[in-house]
Amino acid sequence: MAQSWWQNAVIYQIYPKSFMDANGDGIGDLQGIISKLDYLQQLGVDALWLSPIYVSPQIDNGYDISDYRQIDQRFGTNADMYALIAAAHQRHLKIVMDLVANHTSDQAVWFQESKKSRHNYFSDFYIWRDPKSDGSEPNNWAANFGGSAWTYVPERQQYYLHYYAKEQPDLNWENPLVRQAIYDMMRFWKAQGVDGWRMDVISSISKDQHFTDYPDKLNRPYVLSDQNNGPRLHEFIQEMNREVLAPFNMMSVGEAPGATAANVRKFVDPERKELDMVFSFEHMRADRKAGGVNGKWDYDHFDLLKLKDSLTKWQDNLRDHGWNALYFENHDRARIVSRWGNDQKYRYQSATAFATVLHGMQGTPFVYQGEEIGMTNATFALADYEDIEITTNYRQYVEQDQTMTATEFLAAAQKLSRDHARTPMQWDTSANAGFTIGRPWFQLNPNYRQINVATDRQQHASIFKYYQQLIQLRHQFPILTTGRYQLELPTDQQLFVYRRVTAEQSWLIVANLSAQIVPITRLAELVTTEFVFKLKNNTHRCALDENIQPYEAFILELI
Ligand code: TEU
Ligand code: CA
Repeated sequence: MAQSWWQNAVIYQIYPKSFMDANGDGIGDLQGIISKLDYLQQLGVDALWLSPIYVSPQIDNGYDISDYRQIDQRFGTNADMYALIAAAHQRHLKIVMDLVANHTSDQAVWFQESKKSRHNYFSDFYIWRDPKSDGSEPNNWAANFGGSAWTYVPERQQYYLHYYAKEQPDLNWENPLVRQAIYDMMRFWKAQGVDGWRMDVISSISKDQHFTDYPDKLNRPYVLSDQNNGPRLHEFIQEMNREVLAPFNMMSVGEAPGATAANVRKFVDPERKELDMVFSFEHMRADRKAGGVNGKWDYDHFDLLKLKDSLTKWQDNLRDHGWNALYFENHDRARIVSRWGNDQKYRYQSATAFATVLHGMQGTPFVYQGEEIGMTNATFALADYEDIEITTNYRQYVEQDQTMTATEFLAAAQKLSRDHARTPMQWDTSANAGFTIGRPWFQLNPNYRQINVATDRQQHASIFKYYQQLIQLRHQFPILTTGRYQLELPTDQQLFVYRRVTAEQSWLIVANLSAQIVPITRLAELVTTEFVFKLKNNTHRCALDENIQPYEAFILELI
């Protein structure tokens, strides 16, 4: 199968606000990113995905956009963006931008006009519905950020829909004028040199136009509906493909809460001419309590069998029918060494073990800023959190629904909050970890004095160096791109072991994702022939003659 650039790539996600501040105002910016391009080139990545940098009131840290074509002055100017694109391309780094087309900011001109009248050009750019006969919301849908998904506007005597904050009104994709406006904007950024799109909640853009109440066994006033896979979703994505992605050869990776192992081919099978890849949400529920009513906060314990089962289903279902987008971290997820690994005694081992599992698979691995040096969760008290999701969800589950206690919520937030991914990047041991000479917009993790790029890269057991080697391995050996995936030891509760096989080679990827020592005999049936190590995080090991250490990982070529 002919390879597209993104199939041989490792993509690095930058959260600009927290990456590098060049002008001392405490907020990361585009010139800061430009100053770190050499670092990213040394890491070996092939493309950069930037979280939104467009004009925004920052209610949801830029995922509430009020001008799609203008860089927010917090991050710099459009000229800075064009300079970044040129500097990245000079280093053979592609640029992927964030398409947030399910909703805009309520400060967008489109919405400001739409709310004024039922009879102007923008009236139907959003989803307006009349109140119920008693004046209440059109239905019982909840927003992801708590409360009703509907907000009333007296000027129109109607409610508008917002799956997220009330400041993030959902666009009406039923309206062809909306779709063409989005496609136009995408062409604008292509003309500036942008190479691809990460598409925010793309599986939510189509809504069932009946807007019926969502059943709720607890009969709460508002309940999260199924916000994904609406009736015209694939029609819209195929139109976007025809209008922009194919003719302008733009890579696409959809953030698709509605994609499952069972339906993922509908999104990414090349024959359907929709998207190139989608991010799964299923594997990230390997620590979620079954049957909970508190959404993501129903934290249980990390269940390796759930993780192996989910990732394997996606590997198997997408073989020859699409491509995986591989990740454990992003700006919405806590740090994997704290969430599923061991960020104290085994931070190097668990960071590199999870990286080995991910980068050995079929697909395109995504590295989130700081993941390459094993950054950890911070310790937050409720008042320390910055993310709108925390304050609104606390109100929803602890105060309104009372389906969680404050203690339970805080414990779950400590494990899972998005804020853990948004503490500033830790560059060195200087003030504010070298992120800013000003007052950082968000607190740093105090452990930056021990965990930072400069210190890590001086270590023999350096997580950065391990990522460099992993990425080199992927670039050097096609088996990691084209080899058939085959899970081994499916019921093993500690080892994640799988093969990558081509006609000529067979590699074994082994990771002990537990803090226990595992007898080497567990591999007896798998490693019966000679082998050579391709990569290992246990620096002294040179044979398979001793037990597997906690969070030890290695890649073998069986010969
Ligand atoms: O996230 C959408 C999404 O998946 C969230 O509902 C997710 O379940 C939640 O953030 C997990 O805690 C995208 C962006 O990645 C996120 O940063 C935005 O807040 C959201 O859309 C609205 O744009
Ligand atoms: Ca700045």
